[in-house]
Amino acid sequence: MKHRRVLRAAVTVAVTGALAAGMTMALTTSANAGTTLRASAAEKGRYFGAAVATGKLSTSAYVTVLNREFNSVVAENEMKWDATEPQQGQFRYTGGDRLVSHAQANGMSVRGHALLWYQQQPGWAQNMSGSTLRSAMINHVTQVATHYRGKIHSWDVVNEAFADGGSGGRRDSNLQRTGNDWIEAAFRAARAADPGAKLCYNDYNTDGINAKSTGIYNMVRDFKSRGVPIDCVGFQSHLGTSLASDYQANLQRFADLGVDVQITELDVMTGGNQANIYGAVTRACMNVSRCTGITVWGVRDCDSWRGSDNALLFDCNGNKKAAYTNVLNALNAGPGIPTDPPTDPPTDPPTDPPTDPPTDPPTVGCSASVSLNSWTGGFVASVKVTAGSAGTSGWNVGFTLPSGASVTNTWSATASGSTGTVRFANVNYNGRLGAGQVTEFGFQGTGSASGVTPTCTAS
Ligand code: 9MR
Repeated sequence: MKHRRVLRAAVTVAVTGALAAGMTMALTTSANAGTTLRASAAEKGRYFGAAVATGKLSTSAYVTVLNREFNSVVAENEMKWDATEPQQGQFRYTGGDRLVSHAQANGMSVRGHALLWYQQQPGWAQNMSGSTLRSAMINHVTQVATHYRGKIHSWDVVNEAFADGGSGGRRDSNLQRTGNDWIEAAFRAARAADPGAKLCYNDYNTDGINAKSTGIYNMVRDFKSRGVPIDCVGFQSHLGTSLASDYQANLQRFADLGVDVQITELDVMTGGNQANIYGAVTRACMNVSRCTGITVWGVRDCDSWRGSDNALLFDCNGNKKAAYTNVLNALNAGPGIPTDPPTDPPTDPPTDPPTDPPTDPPTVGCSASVSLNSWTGGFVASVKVTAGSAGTSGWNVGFTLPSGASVTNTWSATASGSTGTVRFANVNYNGRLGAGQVTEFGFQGTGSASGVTPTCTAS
């Protein structure tokens, strides 16, 4: 305690004696500042989260620690594909909804984990391949992200798609075999379904600059350059008895690409170094201004998937461990995130709303608008389809491409033709739209598509 006070004074953060100890108000960060993980993280503009097994939300000893210490949660299993779509087209949100309610009632944000992963797929999906699987997986992303729209801080859109070892390439899986563009198709579908959620790629064994993290780095750089919607990278950080010396440098190089970074599944092998490693990981995050939060993969040691590793911050009785103290001290000592919100909001809202309504109001059929992200020799087109007042049971959007332009890749629609007049028809999950409802699809091409205008017909 004394040590902590000295440390805090030494770094002169703007925390004063006004922090009346003992006043517990879940939503006010200042009342508890410096004494719980959630308050200390919030004071630095960050979250501190835990993976939750919703079955434990009825265990009071568990909930006491969860609610006191954490202001973010992630479902350890309940939002995975096998849990949310056990039969194709039949969605089950019971566990995930329960967690979201708990979070909302206790001032916590929610990380969504995970829309697509090669593991924990329902049996029906494991048996699929090719375009059938591609369509089913994009439908899964669309449906689940739509269900949770507005409630998720960050989604792990794709989990663990890169191979271990030195290749730096993709992991083989049924998802990967649908085509190398499956990850970007998933991100585009997630953006269309929940434009407010931050969209993350999440993986493990990426705890330093190595072949795997570099493979991911190259993908993120490519996505950013082509306008594929990615906002964050999750570093799971299931750690052993040492920490890579370039752990922070690795986070920073991703942040420098223009994405947030998050520590998403932190747990550390027990032993002499555990507390030090927890402290070092927290410091690394605090030192990277785009590191927006840390999640530990469970609450108490006995809640952990790592069994006898005792890998978490609380012992099985809910007592704080040395690792906890190191994390709290690092949160309190670290710099806050520089506030940039004033720069963001003014750019989007004023430009959008006035342009849309005048153009498409009384359509009985549908209307379409396109936004192009072009570079020399290529482009990505994001197309918004808006149903008219009668709704649609299907739609078809046509473009006449300039000569030299050619469509190479399409998502969330089926293309006919690739040059000249190209038509895009809805796929099975996005054809039916209510009056005024919007869906999005996209395509990529070579050449230039500048000046193209879409025409939409509805059925
Ligand atoms: O902790 C999760 C455990 O309860 C599940 O049985 C397991 C299934 O594969 O998944 C565990 O969580 C994993 C997470 O979803 C992705 N990264 C690795 C985590 C630990 O295996």
